Amino acid sequence: MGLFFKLIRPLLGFFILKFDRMTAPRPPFRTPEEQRKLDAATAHLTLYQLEACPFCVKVRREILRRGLHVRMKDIKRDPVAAEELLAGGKIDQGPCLRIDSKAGSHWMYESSEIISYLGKEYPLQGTNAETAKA
Ligand SMILES: N[C@@H](CCC(=O)N[C@@H](CS)C(=O)NCC(=O)O)C(=O)O
Repeated sequence: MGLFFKLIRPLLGFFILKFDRMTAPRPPFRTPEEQRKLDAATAHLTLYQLEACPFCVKVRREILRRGLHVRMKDIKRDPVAAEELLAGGKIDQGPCLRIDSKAGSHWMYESSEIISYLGKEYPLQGTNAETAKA
């Protein structure tokens, strides 16, 4: 059973990434000035993730849908990033959103929690994505 999942995992990953690329959400239109302001407002965020992990794909799509430029670190390909995550967040699991502040770093695990945090902090109201939905 373990061997079965070991063999099937790369294949699943391949299809997840293919589907993700084919159906990638479009970021909302923003002027360069609006985007600059937003980039400054997200500069304290870092997403620790794995390329073909479905939970990470879900979070990356939400980031793309909101047009956020969040720093990404791949914990499978980048051993330094994996060490940072383990040292700071204490759990070797992606996705994890690191939220830096003067008080320190908060390590947010759980894709659904990350998605609802992004929705609350960076709403789409006023962007063309929101008007297109109406
Ligand atoms: N409930 C978590 C599940 C996250 C999860 O299971 N992530 C897997 C990858 S899909 C992981 O990081 N496993 C550890 C590893 O592969 O090293 C979420 O929704 O974020």
